[in-house]
Amino acid sequence: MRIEVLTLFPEMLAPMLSGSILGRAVEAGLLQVNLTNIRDFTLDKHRRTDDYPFGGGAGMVMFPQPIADAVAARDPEHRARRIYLSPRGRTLTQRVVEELAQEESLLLLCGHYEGVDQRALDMCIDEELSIGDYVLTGGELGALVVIDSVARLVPGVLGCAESGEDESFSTGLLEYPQYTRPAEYCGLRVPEVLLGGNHADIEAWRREQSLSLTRERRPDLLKTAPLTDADRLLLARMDAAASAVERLREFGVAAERAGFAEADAFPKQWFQAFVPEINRKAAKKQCFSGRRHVGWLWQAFSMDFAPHADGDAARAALTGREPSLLYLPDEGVLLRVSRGIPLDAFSHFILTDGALSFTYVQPHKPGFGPYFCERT
Ligand code: 4HQ
Repeated sequence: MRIEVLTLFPEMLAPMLSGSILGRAVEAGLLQVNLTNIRDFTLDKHRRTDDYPFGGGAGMVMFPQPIADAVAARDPEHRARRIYLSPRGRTLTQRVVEELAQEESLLLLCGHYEGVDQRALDMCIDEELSIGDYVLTGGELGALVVIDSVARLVPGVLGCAESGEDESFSTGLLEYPQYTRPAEYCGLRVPEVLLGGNHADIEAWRREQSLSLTRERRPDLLKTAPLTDADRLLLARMDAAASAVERLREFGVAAERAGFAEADAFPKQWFQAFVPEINRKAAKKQCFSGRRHVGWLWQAFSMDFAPHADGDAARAALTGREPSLLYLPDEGVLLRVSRGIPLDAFSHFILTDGALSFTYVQPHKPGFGPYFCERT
């Protein structure tokens, strides 16, 4: 890839092009960047490159002549895609970067001050490109952004370990959080799943993180991201969790969604803790026959698989200050709540203390429960 940059301040770009990954790409010949000082082309006897705007107004406007001559000298056969960096242009996105990376050569024109004479653009430029809705002092930073983002898609620039694909914008989602050593820093631990080495679990955790971050911060990306049915199911569960959290907030209870791996493990864990050994075989058959265990809960109770405990002890444990786990079986959602929740918050739920010692179950069938029970 060849990139020609026309600017009044080539010294602004040089350091970026010699450092790190871009420097390596230039040295390896994968990327060729040529910096041209527009001032070298001025025919003005004082070497000026700009003047006051006709019609008045603030700032200076760059002459068309030095620009047109510089473009003609550097791209005489108009082989390059000629771009002017400007807030008026099409906004640069990864889509546009991918498109530019297909080109054999680019010419980037950087304006300074108030901009350039419109005739220079009309005569020489194919398109205008903006790097975002804000105003820079010149197009040089914009040109560097274009060079950097395009270069990393040129084969070989990143090396085979780090491909330009498989990151934020190529998956259409925001990237999951990354961690490295140490496993604990300032009391903050790396999520346990990443230390375990189970690659399927790690993939699932990362996908959940990506989906959840994107849902919170860039929901617009979900409209175009390639999503699987499993992704859509997770997103629906996140929506359900969010509305549950919102409902609880109205009751003055702080709540936080637990990860889906934990949520999915909860029914089994609960079952182990509260259904006595002697009842498990029969209870499993009755309660876990359905696809998502809907109804398994109240069955476990109504069929007396889990014994009813002293209601007062459980109530005390669950409405006190102990952080509790709230499981919503229909939604497949597990929440950590700051304290016990009001009994009429949901029609159908399990609330246990953090240690899974006591549980409170609100069955979804009227006429049953609520049930309290104690770990067996
Ligand atoms: N400028 N994206 C004004 C930009 C800009 C942007 C470049 C400021 C051109 C004359 N360039 N000059 N935003 O703000 O690319």
